[in-house]
Amino acid sequence: MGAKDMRGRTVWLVGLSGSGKTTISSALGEILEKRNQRVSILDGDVLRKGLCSNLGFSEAERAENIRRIAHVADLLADTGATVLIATISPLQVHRDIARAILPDQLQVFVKAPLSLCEARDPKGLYRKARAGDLPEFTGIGAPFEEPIDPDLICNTDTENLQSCVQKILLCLEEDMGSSPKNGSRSLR
Ligand code: ADX
Repeated sequence: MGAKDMRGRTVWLVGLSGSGKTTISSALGEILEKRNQRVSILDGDVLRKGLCSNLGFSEAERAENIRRIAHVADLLADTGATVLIATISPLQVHRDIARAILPDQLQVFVKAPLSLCEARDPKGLYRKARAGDLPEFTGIGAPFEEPIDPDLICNTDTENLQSCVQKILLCLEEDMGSSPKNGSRSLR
């Protein structure tokens, strides 16, 4: 088996803050690890404390955030790990950057209405944004464009966690056997 065959898959979870990206990536990661796969999770909240700590939330800084994360994901995938990326990636231009660096990614739109994400408000950030303390908060003071061509949609308002995770697993399994670089695109 050549080095290329060992490349791990990349799963890019796109969605509003509070849509469920982190929850889905942790649950998915646990299952994959139980199946003896090596898993790396690249979560926006975590990376913004280190690798991307000098970046804010302008359109250009988010683009740079995505670019860095995609390159790290690419290196990790080359080691054979399955890489789960959870970042808002709010604009199509951001997803295009990620897709250009990782053409083999499975892009999952973690979809929930803004009103529900705001009601969940796990970190209290929507409340702060509404109070005017977070001026560029996605969905309030900054835009979120729905992905135009996701490989998969997880509707976290109507589907439970288990069903979302199973859907992604099924996609990854169906994709096995096809070329790693073009795998997920063949599902479209
Ligand atoms: S992205 O837009 O560049 O993809 P990323 O996923 O890395 O964003 O980081 C989003 C996280 O940063 C949110 O989950 C939230 O905890 C925090 N955050 C702080 N300020 C903002 C903001 N203005 N907009 C969005 N998220 C913010």
